[in-house]
Amino acid sequence: MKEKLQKIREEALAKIQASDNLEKLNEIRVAYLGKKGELTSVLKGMKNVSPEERPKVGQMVNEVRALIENAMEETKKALAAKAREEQLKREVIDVTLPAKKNNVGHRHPNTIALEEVERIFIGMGYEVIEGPEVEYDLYNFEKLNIPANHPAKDEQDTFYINDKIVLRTQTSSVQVRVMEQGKLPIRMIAPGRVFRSDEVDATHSPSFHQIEGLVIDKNITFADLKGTLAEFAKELFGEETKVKFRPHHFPFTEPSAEVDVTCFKCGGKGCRFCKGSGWIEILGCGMVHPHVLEMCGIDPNEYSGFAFGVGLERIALLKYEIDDMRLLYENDTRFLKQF
Ligand code: 2NM
Repeated sequence: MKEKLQKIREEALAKIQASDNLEKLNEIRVAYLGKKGELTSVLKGMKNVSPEERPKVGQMVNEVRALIENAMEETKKALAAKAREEQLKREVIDVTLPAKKNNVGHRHPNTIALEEVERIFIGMGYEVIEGPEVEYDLYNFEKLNIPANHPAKDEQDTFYINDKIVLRTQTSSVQVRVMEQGKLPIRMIAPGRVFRSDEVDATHSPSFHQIEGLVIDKNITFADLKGTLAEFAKELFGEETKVKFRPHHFPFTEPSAEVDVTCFKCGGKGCRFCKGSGWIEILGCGMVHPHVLEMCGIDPNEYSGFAFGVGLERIALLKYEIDDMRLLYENDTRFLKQF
């Protein structure tokens, strides 16, 4: 009995010392101290020991058990300490390494230009109002004085959802909706995406953005239109900027004009940027046609108004001296991060 216990003790302790992880340690616990373990089987064999020997053997078994348990506990602690040390070594942070660069994005040049235009008009008391990109033919054409078979419709020939619904070709459709609501006076701009069946080139895209403005009140005249757009041009392109109104035709305004600004590069002398003319075309405008007012439920004898439309991309290209509109849509960050 004694020899057996001695042997168990030595074997167990040697195994405990040799174990290098917690699973092995647990296996040893089961093998020696478990229900079917070696030490337990010695206890079970106590009935064969003479009564006077029993207390002695019992004591020895307890001593061996305590020894094994102690050794296990210590090895466990040592293993845990070693694991922690290894973990600390693995997770060491080298504070001398260069920091990871944070790539912070920024607004798209279109958005920068849009917010600039919005800021200017909000400063003059305008509201910014948006509307649907998928629009009734009625709002996109009919109520803007462009009836079926009108040649202007040809020019804007567009994407039809069905014979009554189109992708809007202009954001004036939003203004028709606002006029119809009948709350007067109106001072608004309608920015947003528009669609036309244009071929892609340096200055055209089948999908681009417009900002259209509308003012309706009593006694609004062409002088208000001129003053407003002159102020807008100064704020956008610089205090020295002058505007020129050239007669034009739009179905929804009468009279209508196109507006040029003095070239902000050469100040009007003529340069490569303005192709030698000294002027750059930036928008179209006019006095809202009385028939449009009527169709939108406004009495043209009581109210009058002006409207204008600018291409957002056109402003962005000019302002940031970009020579190809396609660059605005390619999302190449090497290009975009310049603005
Ligand atoms: C332009 C040029 C001229 C315009 C007209 C209207 C409305 F709804 F009042 F009739 N909104 N925008 C307009 C007028 C747009 O874009 C070149």
